Parts: sequence; C-alpha cells; structure tokens
Amino acid sequence: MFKHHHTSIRSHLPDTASTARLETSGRDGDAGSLRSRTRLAACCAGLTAAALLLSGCGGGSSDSASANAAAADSSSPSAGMEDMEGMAMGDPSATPADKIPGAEVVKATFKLLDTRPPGMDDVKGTASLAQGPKGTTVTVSLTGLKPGEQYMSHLHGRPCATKGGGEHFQFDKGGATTPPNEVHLMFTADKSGMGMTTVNNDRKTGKKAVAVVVHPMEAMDNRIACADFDF
Ligand SMILES: [Cu+2]
Repeated sequence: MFKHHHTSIRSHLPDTASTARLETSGRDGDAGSLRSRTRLAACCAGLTAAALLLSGCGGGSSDSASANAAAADSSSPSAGMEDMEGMAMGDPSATPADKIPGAEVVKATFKLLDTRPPGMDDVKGTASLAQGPKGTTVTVSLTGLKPGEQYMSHLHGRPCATKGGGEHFQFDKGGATTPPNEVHLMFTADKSGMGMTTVNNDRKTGKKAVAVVVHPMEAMDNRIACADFDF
C-alpha cells in the first residue's frame, strides 16, 4: 500500500515539471517572435531599399535611400573598419548584423533548452543574421549569464525543436569544424551577466543555418538556449 503510493507520486513529478517548462518556453517564444516582427515592420522603409539593392548587383548604387543608410551608419566608429581576420570568433565592437547597410536581416529569439546547466534559468536574448555584399554577419546578445564566464555560440543546421538545433551549420559539409567553415561566436559575460558579439563570414548561409545555439565555453556539449531564425 505505502509502496504503491510512493511510486505514483514519483512518477508524476517529472511530467508536471516538464509541462510547466514547456508552457513557459512557449509563452516566451510567442512574445519574442511577435516583438521581433513588430521591430521588423517598424524599419520596413529601410528594408525596402535593402531588398532593391540585393535584387540588383548589390554594389555601387547611387540610390539616395541607400546613400542615407550608409551615411547614418558611418556615424558608428567601427563601421566598415573591421579586420576580418580578427573576427573569426567575433568582435563585440563590430557593426551588429541588424545595422549592416544593404543586407537582408533575419531575427531570432533565444529559448531555454531543457539541456541547460543549473543556474541558467534567466538567460534571455536575441540573435540577428544579416546577408549582404559582405557575406553573412551574425550578432548574439544575451542577458542572465554568469558574470565573467565565457560562452560559445554556433550557427546550427536544424531547428531548435530538432535535437536542440542538431549539428553545426557548415558551408562545406564534412569539412573543417572550425571557422571559416563554421560560424562560431565566443564572448564573455560582463558584470551584469550581459554578453554580446558579432562575427562576419565572407560566404552567405542562405537559409541553411536555421538556428543559433549558446553553450558554456567550458562545457560545450551543454546547450543553454537556442534561437530559430524567422526565414
Ligand atoms: Cu553549438
């Protein structure tokens, strides 16, 4: 009698816990993608010019809208001045993906994964992926991290719902597991637990790099959070 009672309590616990977690991540996800769509709509005027540029040759346009966009961007001290070699794993001061002139930008909101280590329950953030004349630029920005800790993000090839993003995205499948054949972003959380960086790759991922996953640097098999790009 007692034994049976005990067993049934134990068998219910995991169900309840995982249901609660699912509901939480679902709600966050909806709010996140709604927010990013709203943001996209707000900057549509600029995107139209970008789309026109992309459908043409992509460079040397004297179109006044793109000239304005470039002028606005050059007010940022780092605009257009990055050393590509120094950016293999990211540069926090590089022009973020959503500010790249003439690029098509896709956003994503991080959702916690069940595989996250303890103490990572408050991790939130976004990722942006820009494709344009300079190739692919990715920016990740997160809060709720452990201050001073190092983290690593990669572009992954599967959606977050499929094995937490599946394998790393590779430009040449079966090739090197390092940049530039893969896209890696390494960063350190500041005193407030905020971490962000930007990386550039000469090649375009198209729609094949569908997700970005963040891992603790010292336990790379651990997946903290995953974000699906809204292609
Ligand atoms: Cu990864």
